Amino acid sequence: MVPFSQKPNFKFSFFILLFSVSQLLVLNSGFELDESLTYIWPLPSEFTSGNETLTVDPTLSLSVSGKRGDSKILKEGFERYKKIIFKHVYGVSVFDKLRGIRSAYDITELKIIVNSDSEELQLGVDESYTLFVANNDGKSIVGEATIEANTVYGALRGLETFSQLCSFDYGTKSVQVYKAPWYIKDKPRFSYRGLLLDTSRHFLPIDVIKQIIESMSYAKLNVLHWHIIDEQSFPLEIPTYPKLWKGAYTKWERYTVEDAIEIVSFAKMRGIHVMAEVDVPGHAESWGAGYPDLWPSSSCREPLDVSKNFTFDLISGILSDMRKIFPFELFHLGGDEVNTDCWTSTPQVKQWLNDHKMTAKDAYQYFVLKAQEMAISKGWTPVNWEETFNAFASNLNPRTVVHNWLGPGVCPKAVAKGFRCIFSNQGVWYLDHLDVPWEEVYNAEPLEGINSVSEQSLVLGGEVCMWGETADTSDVQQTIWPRAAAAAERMWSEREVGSVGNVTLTVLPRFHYFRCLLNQRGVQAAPATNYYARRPPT
Ligand code: CP6
Repeated sequence: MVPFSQKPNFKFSFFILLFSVSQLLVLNSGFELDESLTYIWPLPSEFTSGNETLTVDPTLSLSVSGKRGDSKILKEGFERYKKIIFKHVYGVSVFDKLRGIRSAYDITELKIIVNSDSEELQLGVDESYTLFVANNDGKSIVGEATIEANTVYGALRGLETFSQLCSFDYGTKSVQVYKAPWYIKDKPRFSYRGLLLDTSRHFLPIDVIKQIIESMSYAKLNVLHWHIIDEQSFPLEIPTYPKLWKGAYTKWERYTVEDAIEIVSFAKMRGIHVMAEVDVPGHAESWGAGYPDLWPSSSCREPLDVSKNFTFDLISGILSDMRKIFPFELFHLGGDEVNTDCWTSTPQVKQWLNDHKMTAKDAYQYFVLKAQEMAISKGWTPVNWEETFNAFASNLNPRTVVHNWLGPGVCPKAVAKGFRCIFSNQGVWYLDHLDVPWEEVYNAEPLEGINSVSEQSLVLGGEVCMWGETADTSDVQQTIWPRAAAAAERMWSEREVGSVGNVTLTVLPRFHYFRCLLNQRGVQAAPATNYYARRPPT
């Protein structure tokens, strides 16, 4: 039996056509923009706009002046953003290419002026910029788009903002800037705006990590905290101790030294630091797959054996190898969730504790401080999870950066003692907690409870954490976005952002718009809220 007619079903085709047209109508009518809002995410610190609409030439050219005329970072950045801005423009007409004296477009050139010579990317690098977009003033032939910045990294932030001013108009099939002229003067509130990725619980392929780094640049996040290894797997090649990556899940789920270098350089091209983590002495069971001597015993495997010199020789070897990969001045040494039962229950370790007149807590401190000294001797500034501060603040190296996670409250204590701090309160900024709504992510404040200006300046910023137990390649982007963007605006924009007026009216439409922008750029960001929340309240 033949189920349906073999010949084309015209009646059916007609319905498909009708359905497609209705979809187009939905696309065109679904999003009413509130003209009084500024659809730039995160919101710039200062800006003014007007009421002109300008067109942007799809053959937009770049002119760089100032100290970095030949910068590869700027040129590649410009080419990336051109692809984004003109994504929907199919082909450039012959008229555009052979145009005469006067262009058919208002903006034909983007000028970038960079004042500083250095392209070194370190914590606190100047990311400020100004962006000016205007029509011709009657004297010049074409309009003007100019970014001025002290560093190439500031210029990259300006490029991102420029790309968000540009939108494709389906009617004229051209790219337009609404509400010109624009004058924007912008800088981040915090120098450290991080995202943690965990490649130990689930391996993430290099391409996926690169896509995440690329998407971070859209929200002006600037630190990838790479939690590479943990108790479940050890996916990184360590040439000095080549058996360590026997702790990888499979030989395909591993990063070579070259892979890691490639990720660091991909991130640098986007003005993003990579901070690596070696979480000791807990969270390190997988190290013993290659070197079982690191375990207190084969039946009690965590934390790393504090009694053996080999443990510290190996950590030193790891840090030396990693120093060649990770130039960022911060290096994370973990130190969280250390359960010392294996130390006190393994006879040989217990004996060592007795011989050295140490309690298990003393040994925990001894281990953390020894690891800190190693990192410092290699030129890094150590970062540790807050348990180390909670257990022995007065003995921590004063250069330590304290990384909060156990609820709010530790940053005020840490900065009062002169330590620098990173805010990651798990109640609001742990992205694997799927039940936290975007408003709670948005309203979390790294400076909460810190009143003195000098203490506030010790808060480097914050970090949202994408722990890997329950997310892998299949859903990691949907889990990160869009809520990471809520934290990104909190960390970039002025503290008062979103506190003026009703959040549902002033922030939510902008948040929806940025989520949609991520989707347009190929990032699988999840819905920001239920769809019906987009309708204005009646
Ligand atoms: N792994 C490591 C983890 C966590 C931490 N460190 C963690 C703890 C609690 C929650 C989420 C993540 N998975 N190494 C704590 C810093 Cl809820």
